[in-house]
Amino acid sequence: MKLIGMLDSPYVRRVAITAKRLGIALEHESVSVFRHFEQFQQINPVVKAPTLVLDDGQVLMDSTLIIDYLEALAKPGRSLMPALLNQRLRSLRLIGLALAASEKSVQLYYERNLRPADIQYEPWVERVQGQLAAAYSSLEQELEKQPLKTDGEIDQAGITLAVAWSFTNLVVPDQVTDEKFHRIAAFTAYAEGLEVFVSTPID
Ligand SMILES: N[C@@H](CCC(=O)N[C@@H](CS)C(=O)NCC(=O)O)C(=O)O
Repeated sequence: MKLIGMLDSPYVRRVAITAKRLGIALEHESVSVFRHFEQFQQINPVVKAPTLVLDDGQVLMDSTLIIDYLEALAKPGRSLMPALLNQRLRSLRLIGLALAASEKSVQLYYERNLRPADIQYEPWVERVQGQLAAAYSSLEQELEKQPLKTDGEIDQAGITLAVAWSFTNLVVPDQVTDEKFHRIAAFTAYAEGLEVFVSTPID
């Protein structure tokens, strides 16, 4: 199977790291949705990263749906999601917040880098900035209530949170500080030191 997309996308990176953690080999092709638009279009006419091309040529998109498929393919006992309902609920909550933080970072980045400066719409920018801050504040509170484990194998909530924080720091670093979100920053520093993250660097 082939994973298409750049690792500077938090969505592509969470899929790549998840596949490694699940023991599923993916061939990775660093195709950019912007710089290689036409090449991407040949693979997936919708041009969304990540795209997963199955061995029989079928195409899947959306990181959460691709991860759902990889989880179903993985050997029993390897799931990165807790089986117990209350633990699963918390993981889903953390993942939802981290995905929202990724999405709001992408929106801010696109607004600043794709839209000409003279037609940027400040009320929209302020709204997105507020949503981004709210997502990370909620995540920080969640980690205050219950820290993420740093003594076992990283799970899906940990992967998605760390990937989101690294991405936000890459594309809109003025929006966050390690001081304000110190629990998230400390967990991400731990995660980025893991072999599975080090071998899947932002490209
Ligand atoms: N919800 C999607 C979001 C994927 C997404 O927006 N990816 C960006 C790259 S970071 C993309 O494809 N951008 C091009 C576009 O939306 O036209 C997921 O989880 O995969």
